[in-house]
Amino acid sequence: PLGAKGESRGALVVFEGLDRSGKTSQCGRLLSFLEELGHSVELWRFPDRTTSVGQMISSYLTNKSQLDDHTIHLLFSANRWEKRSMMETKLKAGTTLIVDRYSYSGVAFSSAKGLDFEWCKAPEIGLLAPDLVVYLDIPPEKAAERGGYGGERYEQLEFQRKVAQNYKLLKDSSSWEIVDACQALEDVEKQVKEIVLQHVMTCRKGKALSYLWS
Ligand code: DGP
Ligand code: NA
Ligand code: NA
Repeated sequence: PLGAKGESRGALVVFEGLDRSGKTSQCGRLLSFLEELGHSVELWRFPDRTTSVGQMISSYLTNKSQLDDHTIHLLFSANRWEKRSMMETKLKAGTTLIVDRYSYSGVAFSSAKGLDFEWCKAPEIGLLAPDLVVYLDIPPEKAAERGGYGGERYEQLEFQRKVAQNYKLLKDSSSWEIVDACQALEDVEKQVKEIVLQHVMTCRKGKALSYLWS
């Protein structure tokens, strides 16, 4: 079957970090870079606000609706599950996916509200594990200084401090690379490109897909 061990495939590259850490800009720059090199590559993001589940999430984030903390947690997870099979198909067809936020946001943000850490991890079990997590590291205070937050539900300094603490608990996996996001945009970009290219090559050589939480 396609994608069995030894088969060439695309890489699953996830970007994580606090709000205003620069993920969205870096994802865009990386996309252009890989495209120019001739790679098959797509940019994805979670939450994906275009689906019906995504619209419920968007309405919650913009304070247009209220939901129980557990309920919204499961919706964020469902939003990843509804994309899982398409994700696998793309990777096996050789397309590299650059993903702006994933299950780590799920755990870091929800447990910042006081939900149990392991309970938060559970619904993510069985989703595809990223080949690489690029963590854009920025102190919450610095992120807050960057032109201010947009006013969505989680964009407050005290909350982001808790999120940063939770990311630290998730960070120990061997697939994480920590990049200092306080550097100039171009320096972050250069570092990101080097790290990602290595992983794209490893996946081309037939690294097997794995599943969370590995
Ligand atoms: P973004 O579109 O990347 O700005 O993300 C929207 C907000 O939602 C941001 O504050 C991070 C948060 N977020 C992203 N994914 C999840 C998730 O799975 N669970 C929770 N609770 N929050 C998330
Ligand atoms: Na945001
Ligand atoms: Na973002």
